[in-house]
Amino acid sequence: MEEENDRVTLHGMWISTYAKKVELALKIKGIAFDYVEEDLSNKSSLLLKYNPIHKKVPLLLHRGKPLSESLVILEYIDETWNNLQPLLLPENPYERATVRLWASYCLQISDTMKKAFISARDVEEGAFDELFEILKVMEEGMKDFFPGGRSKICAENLGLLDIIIVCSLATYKAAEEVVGMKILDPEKNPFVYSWVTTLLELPLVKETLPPHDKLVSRLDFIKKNGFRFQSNV
Ligand SMILES: N[C@@H](CCC(=O)N[C@@H](CS)C(=O)NCC(=O)O)C(=O)O
Repeated sequence: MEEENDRVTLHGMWISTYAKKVELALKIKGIAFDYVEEDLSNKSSLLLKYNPIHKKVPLLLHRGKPLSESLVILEYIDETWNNLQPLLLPENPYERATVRLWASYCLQISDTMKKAFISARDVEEGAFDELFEILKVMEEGMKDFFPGGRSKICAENLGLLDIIIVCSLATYKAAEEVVGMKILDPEKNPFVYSWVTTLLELPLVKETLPPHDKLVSRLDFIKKNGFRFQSNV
């Protein structure tokens, strides 16, 4: 009965970098959950009922209660399962506040990447400029935030910023292949590049994020046809 009460269900969509952040956080903390793949062109009645404001994934149900908005859910997970390591946010209030600030800034990568892709036919006209600007700010900010570099990365010590940056940029390689230009440039963004590529190599991250070929096929479809919800290509 206890188990049933504690049930966790995540509604996501395979290419949603927002939903992936929640999925990765649950896995990092070792929290058992059920997963429901949403078809966003035909949303489930549960998604419409429990996220009536935005009707978006991720949606998390815990003990039958709904939570939406990825950052809100990530903080909820950390606070609810604060007995499970790793802690995604630091305990010191000032450090927590600083991580929150960077987390909400970094979340813009997902939306900006999506917007850039919708107009990816205008690559020459700077469709990715907004994204490049965010990456530049992240590059400088993170160098100060992790003065000694983000060293010794492993699944046991991942934090909120690791989760957000790696999921936000999960599609970068596939996107580069489809649009034929560098998006995460090791010369312009050496810190973020090395951070993200190291995170992408972690087995837990690899098994959570979509496979490269599936991403290429979906992004190619979006580039040619515009953004339409499809659970599969
Ligand atoms: N701010 C939201 C964004 C979530 C979001 O944009 N989800 C997209 C999929 S990536 C969605 O469900 N879109 C459905 C719709 O717009 O109707 C979050 O952080 O969770």
